[in-house]
Amino acid sequence: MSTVYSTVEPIQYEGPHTSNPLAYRWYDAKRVVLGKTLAEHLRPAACYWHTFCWGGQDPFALGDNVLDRPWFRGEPMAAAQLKLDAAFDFFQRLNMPFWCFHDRDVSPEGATLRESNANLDAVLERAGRKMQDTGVQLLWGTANLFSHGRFMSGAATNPDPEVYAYAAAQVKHVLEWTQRLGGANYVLWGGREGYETLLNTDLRRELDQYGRFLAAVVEHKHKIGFTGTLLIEPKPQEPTKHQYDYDSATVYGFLKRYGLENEVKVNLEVNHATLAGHSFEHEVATAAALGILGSIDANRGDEQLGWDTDQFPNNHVALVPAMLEIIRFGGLGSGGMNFDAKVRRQSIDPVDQIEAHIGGLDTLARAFLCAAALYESGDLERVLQDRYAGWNSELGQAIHAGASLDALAERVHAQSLSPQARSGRQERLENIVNRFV
Ligand code: XUL
Ligand code: CO
Repeated sequence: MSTVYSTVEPIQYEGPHTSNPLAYRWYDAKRVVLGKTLAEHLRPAACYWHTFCWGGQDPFALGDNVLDRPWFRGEPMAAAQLKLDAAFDFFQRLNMPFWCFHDRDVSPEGATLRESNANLDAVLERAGRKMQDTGVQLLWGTANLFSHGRFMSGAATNPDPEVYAYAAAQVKHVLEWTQRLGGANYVLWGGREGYETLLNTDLRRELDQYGRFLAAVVEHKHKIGFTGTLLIEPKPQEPTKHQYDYDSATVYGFLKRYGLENEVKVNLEVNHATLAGHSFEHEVATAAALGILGSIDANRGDEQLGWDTDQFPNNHVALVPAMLEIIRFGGLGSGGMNFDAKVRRQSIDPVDQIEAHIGGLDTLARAFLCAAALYESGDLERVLQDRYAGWNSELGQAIHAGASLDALAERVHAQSLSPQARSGRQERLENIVNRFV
């Protein structure tokens, strides 16, 4: 079947020295490193929304679509099926092992939820068959609880319980579909779970609503026997002024308050981390330390623009520290690396989207290979072990066992402890990293 991507031959790995723009230079899917293939480590995914649904509208000037795709025209359900054909053609040409979707990306909203669900069923039935035929798997599904006007004051955190109920019904349907399609995870991004002004917001009540909503999702997951991971996607703001899922640490506090810290992990997005004033590696390291690192939305922002520009990753050096944290954590488990990224507005040709994913995947692969070599050298890990070696001593053990202030004060005086400062060796460590990038 011919699609807008059909002129592009399937993308092959040709190695770092190729100048072919339609070849992978670093993503050698079958290359084994740290005991697994690159494809198994990265578990890369293409997203449906930016790639097949966004028409190139300018977020500020609005105006017309500038991307011309056949599925932007015609009867909506026929267009949705056309879009599905193009999407699976796209995944295959890129040898992309996974995809991700929102319900409303895949099929149009109906007059009622029943109608919307029927639309979704018709397209996802075919998606399931295409997944079987092509071997492309589902990294995660999610419900769009933020685009429609009914969600403007929140979904789970809406002042109107009918909106809460509507959102719950929508999540039930998409969670069940995610299970049916063998999805590895289910994502909740709280795009409208926040506030515009505290003047009209009962923050405590809204957090309780959100906690109950998430608990209900967990209950349903267990009821239907979905074995994938539930993931919250932190973001500090946009579209709301303040979102409740601000960052990894905030999400952990929220999960802990509602007793869900062993049930839900995080899907961390690079551009969301930087919007929150963090480095991406900070977010990864924090989630790893708290035991809630789940999956990654790979993209990048623009330092001068400062908003969620969702650009494709193109700087492997910048991603090495985060990859190192992921390796130290033991990998992403059921998670993967989803390109939550879109081409720039002037990149109007279908081939631009192909090249964007090639560059993004090459960047992730190269960053991972650098981080793996750095990790395997043991050079950083040895310095780290040495830095904390004192904690293996009898004193370190005693502190962990709960030494009191009295006992420690006694010890300091009795042993005349006078600890000396030691260099943090930051520049040496930075130089070590540079040997591997
Ligand atoms: C928005 C965002 C979403 C989520 C899924 O900033 O990242 O696309 O990834 O709802
Ligand atoms: Co995202």
